Amino acid sequence: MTLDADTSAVQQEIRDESSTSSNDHADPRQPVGPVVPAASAGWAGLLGAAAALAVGELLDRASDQVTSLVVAVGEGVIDATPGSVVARSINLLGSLQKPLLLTGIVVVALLIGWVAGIRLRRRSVAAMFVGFGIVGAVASARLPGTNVAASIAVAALAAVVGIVIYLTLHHLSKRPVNAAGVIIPGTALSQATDRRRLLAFGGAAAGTIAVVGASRVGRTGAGERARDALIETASAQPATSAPATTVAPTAAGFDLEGLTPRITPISPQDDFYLIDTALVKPQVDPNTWTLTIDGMVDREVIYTYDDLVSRDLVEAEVTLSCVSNPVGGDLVGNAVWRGIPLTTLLDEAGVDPTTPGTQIFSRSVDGWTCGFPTELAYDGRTTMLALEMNGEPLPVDHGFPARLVVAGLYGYVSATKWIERISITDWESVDGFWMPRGWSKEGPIKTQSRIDVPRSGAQVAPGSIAFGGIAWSPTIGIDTVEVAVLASDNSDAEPEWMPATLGDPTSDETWVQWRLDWDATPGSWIALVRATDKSGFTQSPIPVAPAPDGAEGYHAVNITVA
Ligand SMILES: Nc1nc2c(c(=O)[nH]1)N[C@H]1C(S)=C(S)[C@@H](COP(=O)(O)O)O[C@H]1N2
Ligand SMILES: [Mo]
Repeated sequence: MTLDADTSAVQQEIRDESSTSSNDHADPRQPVGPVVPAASAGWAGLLGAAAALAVGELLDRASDQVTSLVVAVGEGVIDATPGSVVARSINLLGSLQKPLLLTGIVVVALLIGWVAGIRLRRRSVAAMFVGFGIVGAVASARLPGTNVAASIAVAALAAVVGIVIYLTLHHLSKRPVNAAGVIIPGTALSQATDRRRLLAFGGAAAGTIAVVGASRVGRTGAGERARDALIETASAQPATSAPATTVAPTAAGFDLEGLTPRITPISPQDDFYLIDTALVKPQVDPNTWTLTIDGMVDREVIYTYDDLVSRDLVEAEVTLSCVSNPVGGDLVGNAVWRGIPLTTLLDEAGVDPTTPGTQIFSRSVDGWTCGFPTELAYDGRTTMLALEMNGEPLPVDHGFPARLVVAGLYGYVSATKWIERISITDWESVDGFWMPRGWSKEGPIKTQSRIDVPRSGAQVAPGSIAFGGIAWSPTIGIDTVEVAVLASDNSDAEPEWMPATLGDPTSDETWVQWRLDWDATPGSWIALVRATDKSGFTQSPIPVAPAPDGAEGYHAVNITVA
């Protein structure tokens, strides 16, 4: 047998020190060569991989032009995944999707390091780190905003550090074995010194990696800090502009336990749904950020945050919804937005709204894009470059420092967060992020309604109970909401629709709360809701999936009265 220190065959034959030697002729205390125990080789590979990833995390902070290798690979995974799967996983996993993906990438990288450390020769492990480096460099360089040379440099450094940590740990883990491949206890090869060095070096490496990893998790970015500073200055100074409207959270008579509040709170806890493709929310420093308006304009204009925030801001309560919201889902929110009417800025750039067949195409700092027909910005609906949400600077998650809000359009065609460019282009020449992924080019929000109380599956006592929920059809407005209750064992019966009482929305651009009191008699029931908008359109019972242009169908809940 060979005693190549790197072959797994040898390592697997290393037995416990007390086991009997299969070779009775050789002196069991005579060292014939060093080997690395399998577990040590595994740890060397794993820590090498961890060190490589840590380099990426550490340098991510150094410049805007480089990015975390883990995040870069995650973005690559998302981009390589069919849009329908991305959309479905957003639905299924919600905001857990991204931490899960990033954690998955780290775990897989560490596992590969561990297995390679055990199974492969040293040279192959080193080659594998180089391979990882190439993947990381490509993943990072292709992202918008990163610099190719910097991406290559970061990935190369990560690979080199990984290899050095791996080789050093591997070397320090060498143990003397006898001819039978059994580790000789307490013998030469300065074992004690090597073990101490191994512990010191391995401990230092693991500690550094842990510190880098931990500091990454709890870190606040430039956007978060700038936003905090804005809030602090605002609270230190007497209000110069009118405070954001304080809207009663619930319309009179609608304080039902479990009913969606009229305004979706964003603090202290953010209840407003979050949808975007960003693995890590862009951290935009408003002091260096600019917004450019270009394309089919008379003059290109570039705004700074100060230019924008020092203007007279307008305010509007607008309901925003995601096209992937399923019937009864919660990818819908209502907020008070403050900002600048988009048409004001378009006028300054000299946009001609009468040019047919054009779109307002916008791009975020992280390269996400969308577009909607130019004429919609001029038809009277709220179309705003929003800087504030519910009286606060936009939260980082919702697009700080600025985003678009267009009443009546799904977010995927209109609501660009972390916006940095608005281009007026013709309608045909360019498509937004979600179009090639199976979603329709135009995205008007469909009329929808939802039952919030009672929750499906609830048990209630006989007597008067209240149904409550919300309905929306921005910018058309809700005319009526009706509820029907069917016996569970006769759910095909013709529904008898009962008109609900509506709260009073501030405008047709927001959802409206509704309520219906019903005399509950014992049994198993299915309650349905449907809305009719002010154009006279009534929701259809036929279920339609969210893709490509929004879900349809009645929301239903099951209740038991006992
Ligand atoms: N930069 C950027 N803006 C974006 C998106 C995105 O992925 N990236 N997603 C859009 C979609 S699909 C929706 S539904 C809304 C959601 O906005 P919210 O997360 O503030 O609720 O943002 C829109 N703006
Ligand atoms: Mo969306």
